[in-house]
Amino acid sequence: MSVTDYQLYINGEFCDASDGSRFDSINPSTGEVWATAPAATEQDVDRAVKAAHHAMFEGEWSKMTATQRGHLLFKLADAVAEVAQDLGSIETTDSGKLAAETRGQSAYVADYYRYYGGMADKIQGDVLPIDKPDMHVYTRREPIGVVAAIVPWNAEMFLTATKVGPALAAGCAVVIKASEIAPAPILEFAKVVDQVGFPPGVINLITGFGEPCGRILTSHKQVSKVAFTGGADTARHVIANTANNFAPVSLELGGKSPLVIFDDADLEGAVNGAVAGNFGASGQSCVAGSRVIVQAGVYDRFIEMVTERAQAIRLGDPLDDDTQMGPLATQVQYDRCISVVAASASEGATIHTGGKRPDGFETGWYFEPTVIACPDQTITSTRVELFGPVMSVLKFENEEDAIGLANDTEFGLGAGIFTNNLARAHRVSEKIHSGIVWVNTYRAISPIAPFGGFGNSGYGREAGVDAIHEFTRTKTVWINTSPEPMANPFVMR
Ligand code: TXE
Repeated sequence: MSVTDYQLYINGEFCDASDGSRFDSINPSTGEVWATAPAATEQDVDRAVKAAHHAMFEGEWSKMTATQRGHLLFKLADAVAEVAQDLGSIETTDSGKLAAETRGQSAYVADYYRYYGGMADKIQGDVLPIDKPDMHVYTRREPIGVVAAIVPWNAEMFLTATKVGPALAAGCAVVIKASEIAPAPILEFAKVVDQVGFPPGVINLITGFGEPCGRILTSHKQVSKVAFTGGADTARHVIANTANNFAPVSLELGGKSPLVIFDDADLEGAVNGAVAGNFGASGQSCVAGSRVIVQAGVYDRFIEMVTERAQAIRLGDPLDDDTQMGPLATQVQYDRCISVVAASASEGATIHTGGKRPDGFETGWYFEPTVIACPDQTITSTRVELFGPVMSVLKFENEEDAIGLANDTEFGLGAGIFTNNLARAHRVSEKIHSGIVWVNTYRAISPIAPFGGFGNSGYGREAGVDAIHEFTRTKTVWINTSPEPMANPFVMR
């Protein structure tokens, strides 16, 4: 199989790393190298940030109206939609994520650019009813500055759009660093960006490792905002890096999201929610509903149904349309699933199905869809984010217990509630500590709906109008409208 060599995209040009260094990208389905990407050096990162800074403060981008910026975002949306299938296939080859998902997600990503294209000329300030005579006071929402966007490997096109869309609508320029685990989609996206006709430096796409590339980017003096998606440990480094530039950070980290199923729920729907929340994207999703909390009256039936469903999932080549679950993205993810499932079993959890490499899959990082019944939340699988197809199931007696179990976590990203009791749906939604609650559905997303969490799941919001606040800063302008000159401050009247 031939290997594709990608290039960085800096200041509107494709280039190699300044020292020519490259790294391999592995196809998780085969375990083989299929592409190489440049490992951006300190010099490359600096050049990308300076290009973005120039575009934002001196170049053509700085002189464009908000409406013109919006039109370019519309063009980007059309260009992405046109090649969505190809972008999806590349993301699948690089990350192992199912093509049915990556292709659909790439097509939907166009809607994020469209949404923010429409928003570009609706970002406005206020005139304040100020408590002083002869003063006209207003606020402007200005672009925050150069944005450093760090994206992980599990949904690259999507997580890039949730940052680039609002950042460009606000008038910022961006430098995006892809994950070293799956660098290809971003560099393929660079080819799309190049055709749209953005002024040079508005969107820069680079690849490299956390050290030095991610560190230098997030601590760069000319970066004014960091938008990060990844793990909590890396987020702590990113926060420390920004001590150098005081750039505000938004963090979209992982989770250990509860999915609460009441006796009165439509059980078929609830099982679908649990399957989507745990086995969709092989469980490698920040909003995986990996703690399934089930009321006693339907618990046994739920375990039976979900075990049957897990065993029926068709594993295979993620590019194949018939495949329902692909491999994990890396051996690290695979090893973690093996060890956490083993630890949980030794702590008293019951493995109903899965927990190992599936028969017939000798290569690639395939892991069986796994259902574990956990007596309580001391079990390791109920506490750590696994990023794998491992569902931990817990039992509860009443609503209060369910809320207690749901909130017994350091995370706070998503939550699911399955019930046919409307009052309960609202009541429990209010009491669960999470940034998103889905009732009788799971994993739904939209450019219109804010997305983000609390606690170890991070802070700041992506998508919706909220995201614009992440990429703008408020300036307050005071204008003295009095016909008299400003009074001498040392002369008391
Ligand atoms: O992410 P990392 P990894 C969780 C999930 C997963 C774990 C680790 O639990 O198992 O995180 O995944 C860049 N300064 N999520 O190792 O390390 C790095 O190069 C600046 C949840 O893939 O957090 C990459 O581009 N940047 C999550 C990005 O950070 C640095 C999605 C993410 O890498 C850096 C992925 C540094 N010092 C993993 N060090 C979600 N929220 O969906 C690394 N990076």
